[in-house]
Amino acid sequence: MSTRAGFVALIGEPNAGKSTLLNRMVGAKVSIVTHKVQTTRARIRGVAMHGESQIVFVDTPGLFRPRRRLDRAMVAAAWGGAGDADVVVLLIEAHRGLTEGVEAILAKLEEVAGGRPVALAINKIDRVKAEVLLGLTEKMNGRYPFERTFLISAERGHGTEDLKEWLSTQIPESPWLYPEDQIADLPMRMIAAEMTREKLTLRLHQELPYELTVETESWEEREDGTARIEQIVYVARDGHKGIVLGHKGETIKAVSKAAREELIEFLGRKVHLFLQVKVRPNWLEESERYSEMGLDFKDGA
Ligand SMILES: Nc1nc2c(ncn2[C@@H]2O[C@H](COP(=O)(O)OP(=O)(O)O)[C@@H](O)[C@H]2O)c(=O)[nH]1
Ligand SMILES: [Mg+2]
Repeated sequence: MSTRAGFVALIGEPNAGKSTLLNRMVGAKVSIVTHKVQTTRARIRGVAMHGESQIVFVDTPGLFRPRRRLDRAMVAAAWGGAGDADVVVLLIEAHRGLTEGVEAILAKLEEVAGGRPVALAINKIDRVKAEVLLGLTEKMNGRYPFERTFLISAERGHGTEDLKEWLSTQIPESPWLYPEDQIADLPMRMIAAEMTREKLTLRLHQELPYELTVETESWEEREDGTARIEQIVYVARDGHKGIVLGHKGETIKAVSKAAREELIEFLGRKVHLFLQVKVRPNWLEESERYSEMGLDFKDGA
């Protein structure tokens, strides 16, 4: 029997549910999910097996109108992900429909897809009545020659198996690209940093999550089988440090605990996690911070 392997890019507006879908497909949490927009910063690959097919999902930052350098680097990474893939899946939100943001994506899609199949996934169908879906499907297909349309709920797992099944037939015949048991193609230190960033994002309000970044500073495998991990939370302003630490250090303590628990589950062994908060006024303009995130600094220029 011949094997198949290929890349599937998940694109869409921020919050469409791309990361949720990636995690669902892979069957593990490899990309962080929050209710806040622009959670995903870099391209994250998750590997899913379906029969003899190895589908490598590429989660991308959302596509939106970029203003700041970090925004621009994220949007460039998202379009780049679409350009490199064998198949593209555009996710839209059922209850929001054909928004201005989706219009803007459609306008560029044909050029970026360059003849590769593009499927439409209308996500969050749990939030609308069934009647809405038919109209939206027709409207969207009138705007772009989608290969297929899938009605899904990434969160609940509705329709996602059909999508996976179809994708498994669309990728080229090829030897597998990753070992069968590998689920993510992202250095562990980066996954660990993302986990902490997720916990911070969930706890902090407003713009602050955008203005901070987390880096894994050191990772030590100890003889007793545990891992000792040190991370730095960079914030852009003095005032932010206090907010991240919280009253009597409560916030950072809670974040550290939540991130540690998730790391333990992911790694299946004990972890010692140490977080330190540093003020670095200019981090959003430092190329090193971008490479740590897997982004191209120049793309943000
Ligand atoms: N109701 C509903 N919410 C969803 C569904 N899929 C994702 N979400 C939520 O939408 C928000 C954004 O999801 P996320 O995967 O981070 O979106 P991304 O920005 O496109 O990666 C999160 O709060 C998810 O829990 C779904 O099928 N139904
Ligand atoms: Mg995301």
